[in-house]
Amino acid sequence: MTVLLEELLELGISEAEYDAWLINISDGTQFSSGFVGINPNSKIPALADHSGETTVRVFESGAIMLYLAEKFGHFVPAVGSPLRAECLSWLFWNIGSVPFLGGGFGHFYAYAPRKV
Ligand SMILES: N[C@@H](CCC(=O)N[C@@H](CS)C(=O)NCC(=O)O)C(=O)O
Repeated sequence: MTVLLEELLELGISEAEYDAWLINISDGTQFSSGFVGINPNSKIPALADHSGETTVRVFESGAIMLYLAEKFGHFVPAVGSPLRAECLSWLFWNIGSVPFLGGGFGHFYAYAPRKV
C-alpha cells in the first residue's frame, strides 16, 4: 500500500519519491522491533519521513494520507474551506468503516481467542 504517494508522483511531485519496505504480516514481520519503532500498534501501513532534520513517524492510513496531503499541498482543501469539512468527513468515514471489513478481519481470523 503506497497511500497517496503514487498519486503525488503522478502529479509530478518528485519529492514524493519513497522506498517501500515489504512487511510480511503472515510471518510476523510487523512485530519486529524495527517496525514497531514506526508503528507501536504493529499494523501496516506506516511511514517514516526522513526528509527533514528530524524523522517523522506516521501510522494509521488516515493520518498518513492527511500528513502527505498537507505536506505536499494536494488533495485536501485549505483550513476554512467548506470542502475541507466534506473531505475530512469522507476520510474519517473511510477510517471508521473500512478497517472493520479489511484489517479488522485479520484480528478475528488470526488473533481473537474465540472464533466469531
Ligand atoms: N486502522 C489501521 C488498520 C491497519 C490494519 O489493520 N492493517 C492490517 C493489514 S490490512 C495489518 O497490519 N494486520 C497485521 C496484524 O493484524 O497483525 C489503518 O487504517 O492503518
